[in-house]
Amino acid sequence: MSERTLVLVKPDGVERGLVGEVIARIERKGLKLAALELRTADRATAEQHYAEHDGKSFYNDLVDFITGGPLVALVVEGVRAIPAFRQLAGGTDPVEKATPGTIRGDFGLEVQYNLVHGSDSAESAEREIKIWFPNL
Ligand code: DAT
Ligand code: MG
Repeated sequence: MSERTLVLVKPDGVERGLVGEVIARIERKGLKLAALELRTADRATAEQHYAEHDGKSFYNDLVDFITGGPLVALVVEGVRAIPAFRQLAGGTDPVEKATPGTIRGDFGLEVQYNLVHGSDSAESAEREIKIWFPNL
């Protein structure tokens, strides 16, 4: 059954010119783009998006980082799109957890600058798509 997930190419990915690389991997996997927008997130959007991390040591840096430059927000659709994109992204820490062959494993070095976001569950996907694409 087809499902949707919210993907971000974070500001580090845009700055490094990796938007096309990320989209190519999504498309090669067989997933489809349902929405795509380049934008700079305001603080309220970033805080909503990362609400689950409010209070953690890295939260303020994370919100500063994600609002610090343009990002690309996408809705990606397909069979098992949520775990499929998490598989493409690789683990949160680009060196300790993400394996080569994944986006983070191939292009990332630091946890904060791990290039992409992907929803981690059906509930997260629904919540996050509403934040970034309220009209979808
Ligand atoms: P993921 O993005 O793999 O879902 P997460 O939801 O646990 O990971 O964390 C959200 C983001 O916060 C993550 O992509 C990068 C940042 N982050 C997580 N843990 C961190 C840490 N220990 N230090 C700095 N940044 C961290
Ligand atoms: Mg997460």
